Amino acid sequence: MIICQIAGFLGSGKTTLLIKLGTTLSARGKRVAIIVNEVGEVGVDGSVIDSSGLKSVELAEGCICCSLSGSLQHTLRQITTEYHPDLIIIEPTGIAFPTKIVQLVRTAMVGEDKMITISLIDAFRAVKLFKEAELFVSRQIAGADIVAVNKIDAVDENTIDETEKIVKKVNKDAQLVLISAKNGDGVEQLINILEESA
Ligand SMILES: Nc1nc2c(ncn2[C@@H]2O[C@H](COP(=O)(O)OP(=O)(O)OP(=O)(O)O)[C@@H](O)[C@H]2O)c(=O)[nH]1
Ligand SMILES: [Mg+2]
Repeated sequence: MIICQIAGFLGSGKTTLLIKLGTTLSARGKRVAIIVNEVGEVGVDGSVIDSSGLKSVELAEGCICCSLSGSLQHTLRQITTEYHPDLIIIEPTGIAFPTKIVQLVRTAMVGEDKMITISLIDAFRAVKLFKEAELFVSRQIAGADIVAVNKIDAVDENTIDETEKIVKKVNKDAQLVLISAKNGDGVEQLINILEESA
């Protein structure tokens, strides 16, 4: 089983990407489950994911990297025993710390399970955001196995180059992939990298 978190700033496209990944892999016969975390009470992402037909559990009113860490581990174990997924995709909130979630998942994992962190970067805002909040953006990129630069359909080549430079400066070991979660560009490549990392 692969457990994959899609980390990324608010609005970077996490839900759009997980639905794309989830529905593509389900159509190929994989069992996919989703855990989505929302700090607020209104489960917008949860209902969007439900309408895509994917099996999902929503954890709300707290952050899975701190107050809801026990719920995350409990949910992982429960989904695993009841649903037997090939892949569990976790969408943390945009302000969670990816490395903390890795630690929590690792302690809940058994046997041959594999944890993979995708850090999703919004190409539309990355250069500006990096100038304003370098430490925060760096933390999100630093712990990633795969960095996916998203929304390449909405920016020019220069912006993509600048964004790639930022990613390589912070994390030169991660696999880098350029995607559009919206129109599907690069998603097949991302799936290949994900499957090869497992
Ligand atoms: N142009 C473009 N827009 C995208 C892409 N991916 C996502 N979006 C848009 O970006 C906005 C945010 O997408 P979400 O998938 O909700 O992002 P999120 O990271 O889950 O957002 P939060 O859960 O609120 O942090 C939506 O309006 C999406 O349609 C993309 O590849 N290209
Ligand atoms: Mg979301």
